[in-house]
Amino acid sequence: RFDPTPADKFTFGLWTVGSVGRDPFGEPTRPPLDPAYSVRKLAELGVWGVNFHDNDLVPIDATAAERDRIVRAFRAALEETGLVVPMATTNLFTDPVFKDGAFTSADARVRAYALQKTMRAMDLGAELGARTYVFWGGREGSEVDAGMKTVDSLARFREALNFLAEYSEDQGYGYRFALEPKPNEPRGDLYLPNVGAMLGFIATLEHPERFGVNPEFAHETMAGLSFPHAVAQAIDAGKLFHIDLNDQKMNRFDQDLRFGAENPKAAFFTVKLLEDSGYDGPRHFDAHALRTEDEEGVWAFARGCMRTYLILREKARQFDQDSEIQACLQAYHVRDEALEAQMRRYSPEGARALKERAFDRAGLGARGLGLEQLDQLLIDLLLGVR
Ligand code: 3MF
Ligand code: MG
Ligand code: MG
Ligand code: MG
Repeated sequence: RFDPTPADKFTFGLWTVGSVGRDPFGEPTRPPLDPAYSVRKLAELGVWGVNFHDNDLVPIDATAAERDRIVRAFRAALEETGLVVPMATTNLFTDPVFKDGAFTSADARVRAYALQKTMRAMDLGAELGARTYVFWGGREGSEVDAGMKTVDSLARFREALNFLAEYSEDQGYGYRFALEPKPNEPRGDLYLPNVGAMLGFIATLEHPERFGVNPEFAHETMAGLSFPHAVAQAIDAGKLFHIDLNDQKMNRFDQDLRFGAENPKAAFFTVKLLEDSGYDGPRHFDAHALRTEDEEGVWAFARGCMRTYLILREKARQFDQDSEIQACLQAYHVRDEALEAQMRRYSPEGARALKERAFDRAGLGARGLGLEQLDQLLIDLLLGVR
């Protein structure tokens, strides 16, 4: 029970289970894991797929021969285990060359190098079967706005994405691109800091239909925003192309906690949205084990992310089948077919009828909505006493 299978479509990044526990104040607490080893371990746990940044797999300074050897060993592990690579991405944040941005650097040479690195990473992803390509602009931001590039940066980011979308078509890769917003860390301010900002930006691209978002639980939460609301907006816009599941305390440094570890209620609503919306993409965990853990703790972390998702998925079904909860919901959502027909689409007659209608304003304002009762039923359900 609550043991994952590939049909659940869980994925991890090589960088997630492979995190060595480094932080800005401390050295690694664990040795690195070989990518092929991670693939075999993840397969044992019932994971469906594995994702990577170009340099999670191939070191940035590898020779062509080294690249081929590494990719061959990785591919062999994939073939042996049946794990797939649904998503790939580029590391445009670790190397010092990107210290002031990649696609938004003020230096044209850095921007050009970022394009070169991304095209090569797209080649690598396509070679291993990736269909979704994620962009997290990890250094696209600033501490010092006196550099006067805030508006230019948006234009340059747009140019780069338009260029890369054409490259994908030209090569026949057919990638769907998922843009991942984050408000801060590692820059003081990152451009396009949340899901809503990113959706607005996508509408300005040459081929907006090829672009969606990759919302991350921790990223909206560190800005004090509601992750389920951000996911709902992405679903409503038809733009939920990928998702990064993890957890985070509000307004803190980037924690990347085990899914559901900190905010199980928001995790519940996230799972419910994914399951109800028909989202059929990867359930990707972009998180890592605490710095306190050894390798055993890493696999406990990975199992925990998936177990919590599956428990919450079952809770979501119980929520739908619970007659008391459903009665509360029915009472809360007041339907009125005639009124709804008048509101759905403007007509002069409908507008006139609405203007003339007498409403019981005081009565509507005085009505209790039963949300205390409903929310307590949910808490009872989540805490396991229903
Ligand atoms: C940082 C992130 C990134 C992105 C990744 C793209 C290192 O907070 O969330 O993880 O998710 O670069 O998938
Ligand atoms: Mg993150
Ligand atoms: Mg992170
Ligand atoms: Mg992420």
